[in-house]
Amino acid sequence: MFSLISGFVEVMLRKEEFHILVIGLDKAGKTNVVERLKTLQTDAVGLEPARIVPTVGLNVARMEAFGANLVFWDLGGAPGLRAIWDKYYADSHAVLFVVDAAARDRLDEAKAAFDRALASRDLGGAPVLLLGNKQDLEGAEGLSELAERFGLTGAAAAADARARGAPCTAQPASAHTGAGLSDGMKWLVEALKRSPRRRLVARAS
Ligand SMILES: Nc1nc2c(ncn2[C@@H]2O[C@H](COP(=O)(O)OP(=O)(O)OP(=O)(O)O)[C@@H](O)[C@H]2O)c(=O)[nH]1
Ligand SMILES: [Mg+2]
Repeated sequence: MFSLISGFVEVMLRKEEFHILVIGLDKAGKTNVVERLKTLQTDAVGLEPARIVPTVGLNVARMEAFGANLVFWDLGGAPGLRAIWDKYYADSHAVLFVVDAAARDRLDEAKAAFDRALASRDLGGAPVLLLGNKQDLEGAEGLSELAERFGLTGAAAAADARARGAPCTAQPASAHTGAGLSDGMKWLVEALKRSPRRRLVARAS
């Protein structure tokens, strides 16, 4: 009887596991973001920026943070690697789209990749955080410019969110200083817990 009750309590207290898909152009800072989050949110220390190399394929990082077990699927963003992003859409609960906000000559390319990903039906109902990374660099595009550029403000954005069944917001950040990362992720996990995506594919770890 005791083991039955303790088993029941254990199941009730078990945190759900969510898959966070981390995409964006090559050199946007995706792997640095994930490694810095590890340092900020867990007892482990993430890799130093100097030890991080371009991702070929997939990095998987797990962390217990924001009241959930999070599994980050950090994909390579080089042009030849973007074709595999959509293989992960159906099993992802939420999307962290990282942009190098200081690489102004690549913002149109980033927006095109962002639009292509969000147009996928397989990501319907998945909340999206657009992380405007590298805010520590001079000339980085700020929150209001980024939100406008990526179509995240106004009535059209609200209509898009309704059509997709989940919100999308922008957050300025820096993987090197850590600024903005925890605030952004907190928003994403809270949005995820309220989204239909949680019921669709959430599973206990
Ligand atoms: N100044 C600054 N540089 C950053 C920041 N984040 C990442 N970088 C640098 O940007 C470069 C690319 O970082 P990565 O994390 O490897 O980028 P990525 O998006 O994972 O790239 P791929 O794996 O090729 O898709 C590295 O030189 C990082 O040190 C940041 O917040 N500020
Ligand atoms: Mg990487």
